[in-house]
Order: sequence, then C-alpha cells, then structure tokens
Amino acid sequence: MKTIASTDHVLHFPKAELSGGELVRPYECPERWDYIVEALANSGFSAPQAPTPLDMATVEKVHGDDYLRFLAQAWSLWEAEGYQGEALPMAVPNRRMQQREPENINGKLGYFAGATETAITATTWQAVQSSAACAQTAARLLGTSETSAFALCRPPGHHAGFDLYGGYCFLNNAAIAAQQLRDAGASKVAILDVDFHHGNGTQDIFYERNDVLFVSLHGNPGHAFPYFLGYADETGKNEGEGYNINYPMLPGTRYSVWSDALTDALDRIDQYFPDALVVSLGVDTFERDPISFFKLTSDDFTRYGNAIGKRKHPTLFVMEGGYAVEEIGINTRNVLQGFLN
Ligand code: Q9C
Ligand code: ZN
Repeated sequence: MKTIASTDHVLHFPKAELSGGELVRPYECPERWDYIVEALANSGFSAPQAPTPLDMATVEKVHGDDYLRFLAQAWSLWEAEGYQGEALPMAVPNRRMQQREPENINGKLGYFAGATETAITATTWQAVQSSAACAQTAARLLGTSETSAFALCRPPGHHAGFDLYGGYCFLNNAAIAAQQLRDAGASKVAILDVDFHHGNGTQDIFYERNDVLFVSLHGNPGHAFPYFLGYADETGKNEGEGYNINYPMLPGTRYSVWSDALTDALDRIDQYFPDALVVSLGVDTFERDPISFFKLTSDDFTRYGNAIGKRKHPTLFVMEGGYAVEEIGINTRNVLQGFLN
C-alpha cells in the first residue's frame, strides 16, 4: 500500500489551543505525523510519496466559494489588524441571529467557525492545501493502479463542513477524496468514519446526496465533541435520505460493542455496492487517548483493519485524529496491516 504525505504539514503548528480555559500546546501536533511515518517504515511499508498540487476545481465542489476565500485571506486580514497572537474565533452567530458574513476578521472567524479551539497562523493555509492534495493524489492512485492507498493528511479534515472549520480541520480531505473518485468515474462512493469524533463536516457536505454514503461510528454527541451533530436519527435529506448512518456510542465503549457497530456499518456499505470506500481513519478511539472515551486496544486496531479488508472494496484510508502521540504510529500501522492481511 502506498502512502501519500507532505512535509508541508509542519507549516501548521499553532503555539496554542484553547482547552479547559487555558492556552495549551495543541493536541493536534506535528509529531503525530513523524510517529506514523516511523511506524510504517519499521514495518516494511514503502516510503511516503509527495502529492501533486491540489486541483481546486475538486475542492470547490465540496466547499463554498466564500469559505475558500476566507481561508485564503484570514491570516492577512488578521495581521492587518495588528494583532500579535494567532487567529482564534470568539463571537459566533447564534439562534435568531443573522447568518451574514461580516467585514471584520473577528466576525469572519466566528461566522465560519464550528468551534473555538482551532487557531490559524501565517502558514496554515499552505499546510491545509498540501494536506488536501495528499487525499486527492491518493484518490487518483485508487482510480488507476492501486486497490488501496493511505493519505497521511495533517491537518485532519472531517470536522470541516461546506463552509465551516474547527476541531483542528479546515478542508475536508475525505470529502475531497470522495469527490475526486466520483469525478474519475466511480458512480457511488462510501465513506466510513471511524475517528472517535463524529464527522460532522463530512455529513454536512453529503447530507443531501445519494452518490456518497456517509457512515460514522463515534462518541455520542450528548457527551462528546462536536456536541451538536451525530445522532442516529440524522439519516439524510431530500435525495440523500437514507444515505447517512450514525452509530453514536457512550463513554467507556469497548471493542466488543464498537465492533458490532462496525459489522453493521460494513454490512450497510456492502448493500450500497460502492465503487470505492474512503475510510476517515482516526485512532483516537484508543484506550489511552487523552481527549476521548472509547477503550480500544492496539490489537483491536489490527482486528478492525482486517474486518474492513475482508469486504474487498477498493479502499482509501485518510488520516484524521489520534492524540496518544507515542502510540499513534503503532495503532495506525495496525489498521493498515490488518487490512492487508
Ligand atoms: N480539550 C479530530 O479528531 N475538542 N478532531 C478538543 C480538548 C476538539 C478533534 C478538546 C476535538 C477535535 C480530527
Ligand atoms: Zn477525532
């Protein structure tokens, strides 16, 4: 299995994340990428290949024009105000307020933010575009020479909606990959999101579409980020009705329960007969993840990788979360090795 990865990921490393009322070192940090590269090299995977530059035409099919303009301009507008810190949103539109993009950068940040922990820096946009390029390049491989591929994306993407950033995400890498597969001739694409957190951005993007099935296993939003989406009764809308499937699970969930949801999810995916499968691969379901509450062990990652592989779909893995940094490489490698065996 080939890995596509970009060293540009280091360009996104804010000094701070707002967490528990403090500015802390971000959980979503560059060493995550290093540990994964190292674990794959130690297990005989081929060296990562760099992506080709991002084709924005694909991105424009899953994100709004106003939002893309905002991402490209955010830092220069912030800098022009004379601020010394990193760009964080503070005021957000709420119930019964206007949904209108303000002129001022603080207003724009809040307007496009789904959460307030994620900072934007001078070089964030370059890292974000290179991360999305990894997903797109890997999707191109899947459409041609390969039956599986791994896009080692950083920053991650599944919380990024049509016009929404947050949860460490800016462009939705998995959605871009799915759209790329569609444009290259796949008539149906399934996305399986196994990150601990609900893939609210991916759900948002495809909620009214039936050409992309979205299936997510995650912490119950009554108890877990992103808190405001991810319930089981969210099943899609209009053309997309029946093409969105959520499996929210409670704090303390172990593999015995999680794997039953996975079996059901994989059955639903098989019944859809997709031409390709995109897996939003977060390993923050791990028992020692610092910000999550599922209890999967390192061996469980091998088990579920194998369960996914048994379904024999052309499969693209797209890296999402995972914050037990020292174990992130092993756990990610275990999924890919389990898949291949
Ligand atoms: N005190 C992904 O896994 N909440 N994003 C952090 C820390 C945001 C996770 C709370 C979690 C976002 C891609
Ligand atoms: Zn996550």
